[in-house]
Parts: sequence; C-alpha cells; structure tokens
Amino acid sequence: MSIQDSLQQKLGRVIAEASNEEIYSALLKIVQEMAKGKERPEKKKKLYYISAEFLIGKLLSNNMINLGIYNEVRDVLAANGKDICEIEEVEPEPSLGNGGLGRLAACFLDSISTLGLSGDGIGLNYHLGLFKQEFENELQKETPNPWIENESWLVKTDVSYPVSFKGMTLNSRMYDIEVTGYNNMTNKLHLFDVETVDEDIVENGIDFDKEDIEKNLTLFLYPDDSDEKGRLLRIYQQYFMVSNGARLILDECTAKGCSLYDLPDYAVIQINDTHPTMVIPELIRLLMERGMEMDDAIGVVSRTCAYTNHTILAEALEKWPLGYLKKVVPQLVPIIEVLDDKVRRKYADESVAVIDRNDTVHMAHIDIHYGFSVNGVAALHTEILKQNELNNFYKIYPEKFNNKTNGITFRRWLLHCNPLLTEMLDFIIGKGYRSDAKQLERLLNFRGDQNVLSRLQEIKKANKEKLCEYLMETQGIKLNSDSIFDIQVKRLHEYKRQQMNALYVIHKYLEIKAGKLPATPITVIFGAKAAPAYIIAKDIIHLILCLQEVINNDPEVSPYLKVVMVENYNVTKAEKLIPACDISEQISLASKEASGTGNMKFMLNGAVTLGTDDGANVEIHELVGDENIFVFGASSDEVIEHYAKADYISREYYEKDADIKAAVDFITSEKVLAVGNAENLTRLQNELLKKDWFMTLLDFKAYAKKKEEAFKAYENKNEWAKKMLVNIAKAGYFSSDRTIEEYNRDIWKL
Ligand code: 26Q
Repeated sequence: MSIQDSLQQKLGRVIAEASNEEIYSALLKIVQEMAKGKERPEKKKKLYYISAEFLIGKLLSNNMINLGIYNEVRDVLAANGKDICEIEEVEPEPSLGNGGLGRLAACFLDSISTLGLSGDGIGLNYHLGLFKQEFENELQKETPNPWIENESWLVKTDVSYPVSFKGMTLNSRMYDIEVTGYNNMTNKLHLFDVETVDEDIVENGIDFDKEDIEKNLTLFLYPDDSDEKGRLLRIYQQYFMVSNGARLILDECTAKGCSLYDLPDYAVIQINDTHPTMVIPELIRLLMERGMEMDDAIGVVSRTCAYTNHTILAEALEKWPLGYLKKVVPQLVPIIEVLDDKVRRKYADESVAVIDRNDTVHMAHIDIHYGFSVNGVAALHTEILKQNELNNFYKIYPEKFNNKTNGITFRRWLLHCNPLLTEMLDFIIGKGYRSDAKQLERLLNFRGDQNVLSRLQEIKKANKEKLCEYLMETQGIKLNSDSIFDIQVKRLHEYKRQQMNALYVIHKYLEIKAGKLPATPITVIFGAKAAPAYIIAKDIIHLILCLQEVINNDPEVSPYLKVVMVENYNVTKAEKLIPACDISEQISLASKEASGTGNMKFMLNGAVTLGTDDGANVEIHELVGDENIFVFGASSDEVIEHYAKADYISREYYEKDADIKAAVDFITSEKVLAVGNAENLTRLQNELLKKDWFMTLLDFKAYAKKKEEAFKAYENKNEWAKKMLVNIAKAGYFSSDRTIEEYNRDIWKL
C-alpha cells in the first residue's frame, strides 16, 4: 500500500481535512507497524546497554528517515497542504537524559541497529523528563516536563518482576520502544516502570515527597548530581533499573539455552557510567539464588560486564555510604563486602578498595575490579584516566583500559536537521556517506570549486534565517541573519565556562561603547539548563539574561552585538540551532570535558570550532589542522599542574589586567543591577575573584584574542567557506557507526 493510502486508511478521511494531531498519530502507528515487521531474530550473543539516561529526542522523523519513507511522507503531506515540520511540532520530546551521556546512549542505539548488531537498551521509564526551563525575572524556573500521552512510542509488554527493597516489594512493568536502524532491522529500548507512580504528588514547580517511593520511583529523571537531597531515591531508582535488567538478561539467556556458567557467551553488559553499577552485585546475587557458588558467580559476572567512564570531575564520581545501601538494598551489602574483601586481600593499596575507611562504597571501583573492560570516551580523556585519575587501577589492570572516542548519529545530526546540506552532499559526493561516513572526505576535492563554496554559504544563511524565524515566534527576539552566529549550547557547568563567554560579551559591549565597532555584527547565543540545586550555575544564567536585557535594549550597541539565551534547550532546539552556527564554542577548562559531542555535531554542520585542546576537540584539531579551528588556552598538562601545585590565584589576573578587571567589575555595575539581583550577581563575582576553580581568568585573554582572530577570518567569506568544507569533510570520523564498530570489535564481540 502507498503511504498516501495507508495514511488515509488510518485517518478514516482525506489528509487535507485531518488535523496535525491526527496526522501525527496516524504516522506514529504506520511507523510502529513497519518497525515491528523488522524485528531482529534472536542471535546467540546480545549486547545490553544499561543506562539511567536515554536522551532519545523526538522519534517520528528519525524513524521515518531510517525506514526510508521520510521523503515520500513529506511529499504526500505537502501535496495535501500539510507541512511535515508542523506535524513534528505536535510530538512531545522525551527528555529522558541530562545531556551528553544520555544523548550518547541514544546515538549508540541508532548505530547498533543500523549496523545490524543484536543489542538492546535497558533503562527507566521516567514519567517526567528533565525539567522544563522557563525564564522569569531573568532567573531559571523549573516546571514538570511530561511526555507520555495516550498515543506514544511506548509499547506495554507482559514482562513484570517483583523487585524487593528493605521492607517493600514493588512490581515492575516493562515498556518497549522500537529502535529502527537506517535501512536495517530494529532493536529495542526496554524501559522499566512501576504502575503505582502518581504524577499528582508533584507540586509548586518540581517538588514532591521524596520518601513516597511507591509513588515517585520513576516519576522524575534526576537533574544531576548536585542535588544533595533525594540520594536515597536515586539508589531506589538505580537498583530498580538493574534488578529488572539483570532478570531480563538471565531470562532471555536461559530461554536461548544458556547454562548460566556460559553467560558471557550469550550476553555482554555495557555499564554507562556508574549509575548502573549495582547490576554487578545484583547479578551475582541472582546467580547464587539460582544455585551457583559465589566465586563462580563473581567470575561469570566479571566476564560479562564492561564499564564506560564519562567524567574525571572528582565530585561527579558516585560514592554511596554503606549505610544508605543497608537502608535500601540490604541484600546487596554482604556481596559488596565480599567484593571489597577480595580486593583488600590482593592489593594493599587503600585507594583501590571498594569500601573505604569511612564505609563509603566507590561505585567505579566495583566496575573496574569486576568488569573486563574500562573505557574513556576520547583519546585525551582515556590518557588522563590511565596516567592520573585511575592510575592505580591502570597499574593493576593495564589490559582492561581502552579508548572509544564518542560519536554521533548522522541520521539525526545531518540528514534530519540539515536537509539543505544533505541535498548538496547527495548531489556532489553521492549518497554513500550516509552509511559510510568516511566518504564525506570526498568533499575535499571541491575545496577549489567556487559553486560549492558559494552553495555552502547560501545553506548556512538559509539555516540562520530559519532559526531567526523560530526565535522570533518562540521568544519574540529579533536577530540579524547577516551577523555572525556564535553559539554555546550545553549543560550549564562551571567547567564548561559559559561564564568566560559571558565575560567576553561584556568586553565586546564595552569596546563598542568606546567606539570600536566589529566589522560584522555578532550574535552570541546560549542555551543551557542548570541543575536546580547548582547555585552558581543559576547565577551564570542570571548574568547572561541580564546581559541580554542590557545589550539588546541599548540602541548604541544592539546593531553590532546581540545576546540570546534560548529557553529550555533540548534535543529539538539543538536540531534547529546547530545547522545555523558559524562559531562553535567548546571552551571547557582543558582536562575537564571528557569528550563533548556537541562539538562533533557543530563540525558536521559546517561550524568552525573555537575551543581549548580538551576532550574530543583534540581529535577535531588533529583532523582539520591548525587553519580550520581556533584553539587557545592552557593545555591539560598545565592545568593538571596548577591543580597539583594549587598555585592558581584568580585575583592576580584580575588585578594585573585592565580588560579582565573591567569585565568582572561590570557584573555588579549599575547597568546590570538595574535589571538583575545584587545577591546573585555579587555571589558570582566573588566566586570569580575568590575561587574560580575552573580558571576562567587564566584563559580569558587568550580566549578573547582567539575570538577576534576568528571574527577577522570570517571577513574573508571564501576562506571561511573552505574552513566549513574541511570541517564537514573531516567529520566522518565522529560517526557513532565508527564508535560502535570499535566497541563491537574490542569489547562486545557480537
Ligand atoms: C550522578 C549521581 C547522582 C545523580 C546524577 C548523577 C549524574 C547524572 C548525569 C552524573 C553525571 C551525569 C552526566 C554526565 C555526562 O553527561 N557526561 C558527559 O558524557 C558525554 C558522553 O560521553 C561526554 O561527551 C561529556 O564530555 C561528559 O561530560
């Protein structure tokens, strides 16, 4: 049946008369039926990717692209007076992740299906995704973010397990989301839920009773680790996820005839950061329950589990007081004690213990001792793990350590979000790059082709215009599509240094006020959510919103400089922002950003990176060469040395440099105080002067200088277009298809 016919059949009437909502729900059903027909037959060995977050974003268009029906649907709709973009607007975004780690898991599922590998995701069905961000009085306000409607991608299964906590047993329910691969079969994302969750317990914003576990277990996605409260609830969530996951895995393997002693031949479990680490003791417990000796169970589990580390920020490494585990999951405590005991018998080094002298359980240590693989997410990150952060473990288990540089799915981050660029690429280098991303390098042959360079500029301009329209509609902000779009979008964190970008904005404002005008107007765009309990992060948002007020309303300055903070930055907004970007801000303090993946998305869409040699920026730098990237700042070695010597004093930089002083002083100037709060602004200023843990002032001058260089380079339109071209051509390496091939080759061996 043609798309036209099946749409009409589902709608029960002609397309032209149906509402966007009706068309969305009809398409959802069509896609689900098509996906069902492509389910993978069971294979002996399967990957289980366990993650507390899957930031999948909207699914309709992506699924249609992967099923190969997107263009036909778009054309049928257009012929009936409907715009596919408006249908897309109807779909709520499932924001089941905080940022990079969750989005990575989603890209991986896409690539696993696309490569035809047998692998499912296991996670939690949060009823409310990451909070919705609203701006009120130049401050972030959090509101609930529901995404489950009557018609949704979730398919209820008959899988259910009783999960026991101290003094309470909860019955789970498994829901599945079909993950369609590009021109290939489908795998599943299994999301576990409890049927007793009650959305009505949420009040004023996103508050709720943290102790009513039956009603709140899968109610919310945790908005980060900075929230001191609710740590017990976090343990409930984690155990619920892994206990369900472990039973599903054992059931599926036994159904395939596995004897449990050969579990590693049937299953490999990738543990996405330490959030699912309790799967290790839980699997050991379940195997023992099924009659296995403890030592055998430990051996089997250790050959099944592999761990990915996503951070070197010490404060983000999960550690649970043993007392918490006793309160929530006492059944795991004796097992964790044995795991600790075995380590202590073998290694005198206190720093590698599972339970430390303060009775705190170090989750990553369980993964490293009792998993067969430990990987970092970019070359530099893995080196830092080996040489610094996890050096004591590396000395014990050098063979376990390996690098898997992150990647992104080109289906979403090119084909879907940038149709104009896709069309041009199809035309000049053929469609092969869609499944073999390295073929993007063919673009290099067109470096001297004036038509191609002009077309790249036209496409960028068109994408900027589209973004302008969108921001006008959604936030009532008028932007100039002929200005330079300089964009920093990512979670708000001091190490990512949005505050350094904000200081530059002040610096530029003061320059313009003094009569020094930029050759081309500049638009600085931010998008970021701050964890609700992360005070300084919220102060930084406040500063940016105040600057937006002050600068955009200053008629002397606003023709040359505009600042915009996009509200509620999420996957959907990323898809609109990234294709419109000229300069991609990747300015973390070197050594702190494990990889970054936004940097890859921007590059793929023809933005030029302004960044530090950190995370995957290092690899971008190597690929595109010095002429096609703007790199500045202290190196990771220098930064690590500053920390070791504790010799960085931010005030010295403030006092000896007039530009730094002027910019920092401006935070509490009359102009800013007229629109903002003294409390927030003073606190932020003091933080920069007295602490500045992430060394903003250390790198500020080098940053400002490099940014000027980038702006100057932009003036030569043709040379800039060549930089765009090289960035796109070299982005192939960052396809998550490549990343997944490496995981499979080195770790999963499916
Ligand atoms: C921890 C404890 C309690 C509650 C929450 C958390 C928590 C939640 C989310 C800790 C960390 C996260 C998210 C981490 C994350 O997104 N890391 C990013 O992972 C990306 C994919 O590998 C990298 O590209 C980024 O560099 C890294 O910051």
